[in-house]
Amino acid sequence: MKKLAFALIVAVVACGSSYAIPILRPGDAVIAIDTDPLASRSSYPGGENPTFILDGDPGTKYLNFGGNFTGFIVTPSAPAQVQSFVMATANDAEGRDPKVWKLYGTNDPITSTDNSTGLAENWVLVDSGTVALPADRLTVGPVVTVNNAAAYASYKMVVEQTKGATIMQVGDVLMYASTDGSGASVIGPGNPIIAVQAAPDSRYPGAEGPANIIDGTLAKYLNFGKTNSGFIVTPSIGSSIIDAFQITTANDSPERDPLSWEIYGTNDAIATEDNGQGDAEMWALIASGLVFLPMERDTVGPMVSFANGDAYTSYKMIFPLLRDGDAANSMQIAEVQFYGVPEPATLALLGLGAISLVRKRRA
Ligand SMILES: [Ca+2]
Ligand SMILES: [Ca+2]
Ligand SMILES: [Ca+2]
Repeated sequence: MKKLAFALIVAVVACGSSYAIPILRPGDAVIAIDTDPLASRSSYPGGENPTFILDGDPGTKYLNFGGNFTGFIVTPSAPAQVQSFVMATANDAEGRDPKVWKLYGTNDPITSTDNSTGLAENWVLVDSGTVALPADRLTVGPVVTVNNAAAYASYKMVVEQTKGATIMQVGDVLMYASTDGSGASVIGPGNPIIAVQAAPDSRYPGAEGPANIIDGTLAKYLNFGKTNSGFIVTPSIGSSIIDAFQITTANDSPERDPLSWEIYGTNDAIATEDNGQGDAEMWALIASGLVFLPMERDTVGPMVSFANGDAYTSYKMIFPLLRDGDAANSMQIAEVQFYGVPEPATLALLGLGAISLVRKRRA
């Protein structure tokens, strides 16, 4: 521990680059991530289990507290080529209705357990899309066509997004071998069905999203993914070489403060989606270490410097450890700033040619 602290002090002193400028600006593209594996937070009330979507009565529903990425695995009486489906809305809370769906098929025997990730089988993504369920309750929605050329023994339907609520619910689901919802549903009462969810760990309250780390105010970014959560930012200033950062603590709960950090760089276009795992690009580790943030709230922490000579267009910062990971229910920070030098092309655009001196100094 002593060695680490010493190394940190030396690094801060050696930093002292008076030419380094803030790289992040309000409005830069930033998304939330958590690098932990997909996990299940699937759970339902006993009286609202997944069998209730098979009974043909919208008044009985399947409700999953896991929200986005929850769904079900159902095994029809015989293999079927599902080419359309219909959902009926439940009794209340329109925000819980399914909106974005993905349908998978498999011919493997189902070994996934109830409320698991549902990843124990080999699944083929059959089709995906958006279903426009009506605001009316207890009402059958539109026929949704599924582009599917094969028959499968079992299907997994995942609600990637509800209409906005953090709970998912649906009254009934019917699947058809026809493209227009005609004929009898291939799934129905008595078919084996289980609840599943395979969700990224990253998730944040609507008002505490990742854009808050660069908004220039004490508004905070909070991620319930806790350890290994963080963000990906693409500075609008363009390609840059960073070698220092500074974090401002949030308003409360110091146990949620980051304790360790890793910063990665990439020149790939960012393909990771918000709340994804941040692994859709090729990332190079720039540096990692500990950061000793003040216990004081809404306070700017120490300048943390590191050696780096490589330019990148986007950065990924994650926090593997929190100050008190056992006590914390989330990770949170109020602001982050990276310091460094923009690339010459960027400088020219900004009319800052003089700062190219910095490049020489660093050579
Ligand atoms: Ca029902
Ligand atoms: Ca902020
Ligand atoms: Ca996590």
